[in-house]
Amino acid sequence: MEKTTRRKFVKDSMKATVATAIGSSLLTKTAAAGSNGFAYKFSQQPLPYAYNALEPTIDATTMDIHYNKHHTAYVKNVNEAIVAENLEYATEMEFFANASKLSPKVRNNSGGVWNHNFFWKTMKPSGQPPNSKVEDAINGTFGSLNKFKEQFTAASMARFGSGWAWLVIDQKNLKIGSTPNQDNPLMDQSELKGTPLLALDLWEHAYYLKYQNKRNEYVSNWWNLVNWDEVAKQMA
Ligand code: MN3
Repeated sequence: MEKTTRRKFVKDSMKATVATAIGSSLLTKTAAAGSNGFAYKFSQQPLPYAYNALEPTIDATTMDIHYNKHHTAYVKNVNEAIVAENLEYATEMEFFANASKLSPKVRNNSGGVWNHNFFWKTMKPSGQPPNSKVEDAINGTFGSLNKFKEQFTAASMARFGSGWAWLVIDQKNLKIGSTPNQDNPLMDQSELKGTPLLALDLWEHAYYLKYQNKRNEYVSNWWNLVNWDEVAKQMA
């Protein structure tokens, strides 16, 4: 081997060794993330019905894009950020309890994953009226189911831009409110706090293909899809 070539070979070999060492330490660090050695990864729950099951209220194309593009992207983005930022939270609830400390990417995308998993299961084709326990609770707080719907609709219409409307239970009290972007009532910085019972996606991607600017029509048709059995389950 000629002298300069040999020197270059040694130098390149050393570079490769260093690169390998850095690579494996990164891998070790990722695998060991979390105080309990386990870094939580968000996942997308299967859609509990076919894309066209909520027609005509929510069209199949909207469902397909919403589930496979928007929701899937939140999962990918948050899990990438968890690795990049080496986050140590072990559960979804730990993320939300520390939401004010999260980067915008982690906060927005973790909320995006959870909110949609929740939204899908609180809808069903041809929803049934609430059971007596849920109806009693709603009557007790809002006067009647219709008054509850009016207030929930008003909260949905009052949310400027993108966000979510919610029914939550907080220390046995039912409350209606909304959150901006992909925030939710489990997040520490949220003005509206409580355990979510019902959620409505107010982003234009949830209704624009069918309803365009008519958010009020989307909200008023959506009541036919509410899965009150799931609301009862969350309330228990
Ligand atoms: Mn959405």
